[in-house]
Amino acid sequence: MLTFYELCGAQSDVCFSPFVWRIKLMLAHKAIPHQTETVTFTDKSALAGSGVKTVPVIKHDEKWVSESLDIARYLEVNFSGNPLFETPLAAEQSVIVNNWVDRNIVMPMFPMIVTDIYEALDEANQEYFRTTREPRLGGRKIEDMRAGRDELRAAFKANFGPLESILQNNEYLSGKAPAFADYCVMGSLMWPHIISNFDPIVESVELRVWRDRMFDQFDGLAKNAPRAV
Ligand SMILES: N[C@@H](CCC(=O)N[C@@H](CS)C(=O)NCC(=O)O)C(=O)O
Repeated sequence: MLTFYELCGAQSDVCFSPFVWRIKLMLAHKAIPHQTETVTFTDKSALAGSGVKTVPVIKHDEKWVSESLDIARYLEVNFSGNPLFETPLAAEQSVIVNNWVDRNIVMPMFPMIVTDIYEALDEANQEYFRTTREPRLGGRKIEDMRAGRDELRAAFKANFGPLESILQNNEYLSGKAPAFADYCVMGSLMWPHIISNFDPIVESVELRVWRDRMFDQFDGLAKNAPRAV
């Protein structure tokens, strides 16, 4: 049995973590049966046996695995079905894609949607979120972040080049069908989609067309996911 732990806000069906979404899509890609448990920022008691405090986490039989990249590799080795990586070497090299996406897609989106994340949390989680996240905003208050996000979005566009150039010649980042790189980016874009009405990639036609394809995967798993807005 595999248990998948995800993060929710004030509404228990609203799952907004970019890293959790990567794994949610990969579990669907490999058609791995699983049950889901949710944690919140302030109540991670379900993860007690794992030794970690960030999600995604999976428990497969008695084994705990954390860190989205490690989970992706674990799923590939331990479950047959649709591959996430073309070769074992590609699985090793996926750290490059993973780090690129974390730095160039996830991190720049944070200030654009941080106010929306805050608003989707209950009071206790808001307090935790403010204490842990405001230091990452260079001393600015969460409530003040919406004001500058149009300029941040305009600058963010410059990061899309490597993705757009692939999508000009391919339907998916992994070629003819989605695989690890697609889920890594799409999981990240589910973060603003679930939590906000602000679309950080609105200006990229290539990314929007690709995102629509990804929304439709697995009978609309991403498209039909409950949103906070
Ligand atoms: N590098 C980790 C990042 C995971 C991560 O930062 N998860 C966040 C949610 S988006 C979390 O669980 N935060 C818990 C907390 O801040 O207390 C991965 O790829 O799994």
